[in-house]
Amino acid sequence: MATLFFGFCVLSQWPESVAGITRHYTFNIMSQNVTRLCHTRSLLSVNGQFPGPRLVAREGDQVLVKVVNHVPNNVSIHWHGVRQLRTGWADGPAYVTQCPIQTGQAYTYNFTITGQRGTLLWHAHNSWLRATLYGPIIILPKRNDSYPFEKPYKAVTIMLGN
Ligand SMILES: [Cu+2]
Repeated sequence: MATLFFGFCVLSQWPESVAGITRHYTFNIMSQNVTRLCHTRSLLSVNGQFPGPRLVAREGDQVLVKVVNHVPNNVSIHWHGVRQLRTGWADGPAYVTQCPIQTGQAYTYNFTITGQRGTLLWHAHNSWLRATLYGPIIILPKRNDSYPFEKPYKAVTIMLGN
């Protein structure tokens, strides 16, 4: 099964000035029945949501994501596009920077978003689990800071996959 992701990425570099807060998330990897186009099938999801939950943080924030694996597959989550500065073990590719999270196990990803703002995505990183395990990462500018373009009238997140 092929999967396409279309991500609108806006990246910029600005000096750090204010330390952020810590944001906590729990991602339960589970099996879920989903109905699309009159067909119901079982797929893997995060917290029963498909597409997966939005991860929202502000530039400078520390992000802690506890991933708990409730399915038979090995799994890891890649924070796609997030720079891992001195936190390479939190990047997510299984067998590259970490062992996959095994059934019944948990792992807490711990990283700080530095010098980035805009929209990225997270996705599973073992076998084809990324076909259904994915969601957006929204990185807001620091308070009283702005995106490097005029403030849009409205922001809508669009995730495409199949
Ligand atoms: Cu990736």
